[in-house]
Amino acid sequence: MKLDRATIEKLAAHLETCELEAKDTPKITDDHPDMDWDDAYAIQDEIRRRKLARGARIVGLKAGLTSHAKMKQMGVDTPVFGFLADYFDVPEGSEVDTAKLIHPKVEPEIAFVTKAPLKGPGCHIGAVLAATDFVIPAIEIIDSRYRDFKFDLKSVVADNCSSSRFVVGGRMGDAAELDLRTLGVVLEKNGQPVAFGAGAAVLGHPAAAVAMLANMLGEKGEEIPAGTLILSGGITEAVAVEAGDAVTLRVQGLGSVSVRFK
Ligand code: OOG
Ligand code: MG
Repeated sequence: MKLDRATIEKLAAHLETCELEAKDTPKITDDHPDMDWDDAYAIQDEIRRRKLARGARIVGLKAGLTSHAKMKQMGVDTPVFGFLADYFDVPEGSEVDTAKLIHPKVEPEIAFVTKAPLKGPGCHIGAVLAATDFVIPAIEIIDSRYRDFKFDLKSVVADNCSSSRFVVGGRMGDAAELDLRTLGVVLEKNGQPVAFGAGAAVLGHPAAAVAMLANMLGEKGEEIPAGTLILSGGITEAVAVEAGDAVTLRVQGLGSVSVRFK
C-alpha cells in the first residue's frame, strides 16, 4: 500500500460523492500516481463500507473489462472487479433517470447466480458451472465518475469499476445445457441493432470471468457465497445512451431484457 488510511478515506468519499451527485472528476491517479492495486481495492472497499453504513445492501458482484472489445475501447488490458448495491438494481421495463447519472453507457452481459460457494485459488470454469444455479441476460449501465470515461485501471477499480445500474430479465438458462461460448447476443437501441457478439468474447467463456473473480477474492481469503448474482462483463463495446433512449438486449434462447432512459 502506498496511500495512508486518511487518503484512502478521502478518495473514497470524493468518488462516492461524485456518484451520488452525478458529477465527474479527473482520474485520481493524476494526483496519486504511486497508488497501487491494494490502494485501489481499499478505496473501493471503503466506498462499499460507506454504502453499508448508510443502510444499502450488497446484492451482487461484477467483473469488468473481460472482453477484448471492452479492453480496446477503454485502452486497458486486465479485468477488474466490483460490487453491486441494491439501489443499482433497475426493474425490467422501468425507466432510468439520466439526471442522476453523468454519462451512462449500456453493456450486454450474461449474469450468473450461484447455488454453492466458489472459493479460489484454483477455481476454474468447471467449478463455476457446477456451482451455477442459472444464467440470465443482463444489461449493465455503467457510468464512470471520470471525466469523458478517461481512466487507468487503478482509477477505475477505486471507482467500483464504473458500476451504476443493472437490469436482469428474460429467461433463466441452465449453464449445463447451454454452450455459453456460442450464445449470441444482440443489443438494440431505439429499435436498431447496435452491437452483436457471442459469449466467447468474454475471456473465451463467460464462466472464466467468474472463476477469475473467485480466484482474486481467494487471495484476500474471501469467497463468492451461494446465491450471488455476478455480472460477467460486457460482451461488446459499451454504447452511450441518453434521455429518451430505449434499449433491448436479446440473448439466444434466453429471451430479452429492456430498459428505457428518461
Ligand atoms: C469499466 C467497467 C467495465 C465491463 O463489463 O467491461 C465493465 C468501464 O468500462 O467503465 O463493466
Ligand atoms: Mg459491465
